[in-house]
Amino acid sequence: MNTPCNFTEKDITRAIAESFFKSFNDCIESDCIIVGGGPSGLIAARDLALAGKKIVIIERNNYLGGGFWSGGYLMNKITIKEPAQEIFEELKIPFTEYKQGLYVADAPLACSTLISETAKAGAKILNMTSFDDVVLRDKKISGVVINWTAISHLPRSIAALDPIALESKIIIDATGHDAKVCGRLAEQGIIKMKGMGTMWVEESEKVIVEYTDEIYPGLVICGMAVSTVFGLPRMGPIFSSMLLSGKKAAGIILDKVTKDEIRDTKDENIKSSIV
Ligand code: 48F
Repeated sequence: MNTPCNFTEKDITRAIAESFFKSFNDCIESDCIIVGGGPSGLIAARDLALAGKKIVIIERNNYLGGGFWSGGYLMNKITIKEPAQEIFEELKIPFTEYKQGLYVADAPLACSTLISETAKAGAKILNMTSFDDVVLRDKKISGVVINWTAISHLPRSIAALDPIALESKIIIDATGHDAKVCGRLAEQGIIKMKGMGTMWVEESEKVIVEYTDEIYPGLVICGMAVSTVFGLPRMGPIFSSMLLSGKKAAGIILDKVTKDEIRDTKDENIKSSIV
C-alpha cells in the first residue's frame, strides 16, 4: 500500500545536499586517488578499498566503466585471456571459453558487476569530475586538482572558475589511452611519454602488466596509460591486462602505503620515464 509523504521537495534537496557534502568531505584527504574509472582503475579501487584503504575515484563522465562497456565496434561482448578468468570467477561474472585460454563475456554484465563490486567495497566516486592538474610538493605527487567536467566545455568568458585540490598519499593514473596525469607531468618536462604503440595483442597483454609501476614518487600507472607512457603495443578489445594491471597497481600501493610510509618512497626504485 502507498503511504502518504510526510516530506516535501525541500527535504529531498536537503537529503541529497547534506549526504553529498558529508561524502565529499571524506574525499578531501584519502589514501589513494584513482583518476579514471575504467576497468583498470575500478579493479585497483576495489582491491584497495577491500584492504581497508580510503579510496577516491575521479571520473570525468557521468558513468563509470570506460571502454569496458563494449568489445569494440559497438559489439557488447568482451574477451579476456587466462589467467584473468580467475578475476571474473572472483567477481562472479559469467563467461564462456571460446577457445583454449580465450574467454568471452557479456560486456554490460561484466562492467556493471565490476562497478557494483567497487562501490560495495567502499570506494568513493566523484563523477562528472575532471582531473586538471597534480599537487606536486618536494618532488612527490601529493594530490590532484579537479573541476566539474562541464567547466572545461564552457566558454572561458562565462566559466573562469578555479579548480580545487584533493590530497592523498598516492595517485593512480588510470585514464586509459590519454594518460592525462602523466601527460601533465610530461608537459612540465618532468617525465617522458612515448605515445601508444601499434596493435600486437600477445606482446601487449604481457608487457602492460610488466610495466605497471610507480613511475614518479606518488604516481602509479595502470591500464592503457602504461602503453601511452612507455610506447608499448595496444591490444584492442581484450581486457585481461587491464584487470591484471589494475590489480598489480593495487598490490604495489598496498606494499607501500603501510601507514604513512609512502612519503618516504625511495626515488631509485622508480622506473625510468623520469627525465
Ligand atoms: O579508457 P579506459 O577504459 O581505461 P583503462 O582502464 O582500459 C582501457 C580499455 O577500456 C580499452 C583497451 C584495452 O582493453 O584498449 O580502451 O586503461 O577508462 C579510462 C577512464 O578515465 C576517464 C575516462 O572517462 C574513462 O572512464 N578519464 C579520462 N580522462 C580523465 C578521466 C580526466 N581528465 N579526468 C577524469 N577522468
